[in-house]
Amino acid sequence: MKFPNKNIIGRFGRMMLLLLCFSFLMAGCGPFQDVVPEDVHSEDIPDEEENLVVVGFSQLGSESVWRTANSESIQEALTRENGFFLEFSNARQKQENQIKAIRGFISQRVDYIIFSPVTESGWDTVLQEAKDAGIPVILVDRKASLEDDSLYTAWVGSDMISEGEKAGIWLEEYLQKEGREEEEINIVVLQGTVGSSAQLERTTGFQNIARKHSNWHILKQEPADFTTAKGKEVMEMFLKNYTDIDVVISQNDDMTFGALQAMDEEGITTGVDGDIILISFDAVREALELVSQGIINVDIECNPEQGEYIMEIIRKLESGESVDKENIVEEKVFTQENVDEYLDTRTY
Ligand code: GZL
Ligand code: ZN
Repeated sequence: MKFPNKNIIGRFGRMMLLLLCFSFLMAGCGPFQDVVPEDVHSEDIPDEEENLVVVGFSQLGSESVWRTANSESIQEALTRENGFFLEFSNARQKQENQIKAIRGFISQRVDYIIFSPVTESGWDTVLQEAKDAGIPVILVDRKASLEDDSLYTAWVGSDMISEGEKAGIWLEEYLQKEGREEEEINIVVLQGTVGSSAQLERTTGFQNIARKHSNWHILKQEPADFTTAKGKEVMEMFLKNYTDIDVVISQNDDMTFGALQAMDEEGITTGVDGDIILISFDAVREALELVSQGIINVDIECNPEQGEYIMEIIRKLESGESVDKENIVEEKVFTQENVDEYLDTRTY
């Protein structure tokens, strides 16, 4: 909990200030009562004695296996034993819920705010409010496009342009190996949440490679919101509209699972000996099993284990050290050739 000029107002003064805040919050009057949404519980805040670093975390949702693993990684790092008190809020993929949660954290005067922006735009105002309140903001996973980069202290996540390029480079090498580099290749793309860094950057990265091949034709790129249900729906539309699809690119495994359901229903096979080449992203365990079985040709890892990185960044900030603005997590590319050695140790 952050208090101005600790030595002046002392412990008694701090208690009075805390009491005043709680009376506002509890009485439902004063400036804060309408911004603390239902899942940000102020009465849980620890008292000063515990000397915990209080962190407000606005997670964008729980739309995918990857997202669940990302949340767990952060909750497992920012524990009381490690010196933290974590306020967790699930925005259910709605930007207004994230903005409400961040305002709730500001009114609680947390020490740090971390959040994964559901889409890149629309954050300048609320992050300016956090800056005015003197609360450092750490972005995790996805990015925010901001007028003023000083509105966040650090970002931890993946280089998703590189992820998109890895998919393109793998496809180049695969088609070469198969003697198909001159063939007309028809490609459809299941995109993630429109306007999210993952969707924007994976699309850009793949296109960086695709534009080098005039015989690669991206027939359609359609958003399917990173969910299995939408992935199935969009794949059904692709199968209805196109008779010759050579490659499906799915920007996360959850959509891949849906697309596979749709193709199975049409008796279409995928993967190593299949009708359609299937490229996926995230590399969650369930998908890696399918890579091992040769049903998904390649899975580009997007590493959700970002909790430790965030804990280190906060610890450095707490001890007055400087931190890197951009912190990229390590990631691999999984194919049938290398996946089995990683399967047993996969934590998510
Ligand atoms: C990627 C992350 C994406 C995952 C999806 O960093 O933002 O969001 O690829 C998740 O599974 O929904
Ligand atoms: Zn073809």
